[in-house]
Amino acid sequence: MNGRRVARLLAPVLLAATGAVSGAQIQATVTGADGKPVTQAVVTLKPTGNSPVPEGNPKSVVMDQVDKEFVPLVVPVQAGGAVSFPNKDNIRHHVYSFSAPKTFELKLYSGVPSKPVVFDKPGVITLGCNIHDWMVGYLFVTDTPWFGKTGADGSVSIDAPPGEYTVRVWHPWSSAMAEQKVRTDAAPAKLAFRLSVVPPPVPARK
Ligand SMILES: [Cu+2]
Repeated sequence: MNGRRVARLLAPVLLAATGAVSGAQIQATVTGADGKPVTQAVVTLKPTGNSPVPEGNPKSVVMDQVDKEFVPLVVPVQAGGAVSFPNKDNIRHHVYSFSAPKTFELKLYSGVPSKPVVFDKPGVITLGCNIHDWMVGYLFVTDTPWFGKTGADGSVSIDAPPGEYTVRVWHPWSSAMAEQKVRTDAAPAKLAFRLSVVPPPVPARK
């Protein structure tokens, strides 16, 4: 038996083992009032009651600037995590935030700023650029290690230990958050959310 065949035979066993360790999966699907999938919605899980939220291990994430836009529109990051703001354009940007959880500015720069910015407090950070008024992006700083962002199909899967959670959905184009409680065990839990999402008018570029 060659090594590749052994690997093939072992693969399902390994998958089963990692599945048991990671706990239950929550699959959330977000649709708008029109029934269409809502992409770039941030879904967070917080244990109900007094269950402690582990600090986890906040990952570093990236918010690009491409063709004078923030890409993607929304980047979730766990509190304590760092965000880098690489500029992929051949002109300079000047990124700033006036939002309460973190004010900062990265003065006129090209390429990748030498230091990423660390976000310690949960909340929404609205990003702008001093040079290009139409540029807007959002960081959603979470107070939980269990979160994700919906894809083009409006859905996201999040692994979390079995337990009872409050599941919240946030999107920059919705004034309200949607919320549901769910109890998970070994089986995946499927949740459907409706969120009224109103795209802002497309701003004029100078
Ligand atoms: Cu700019």
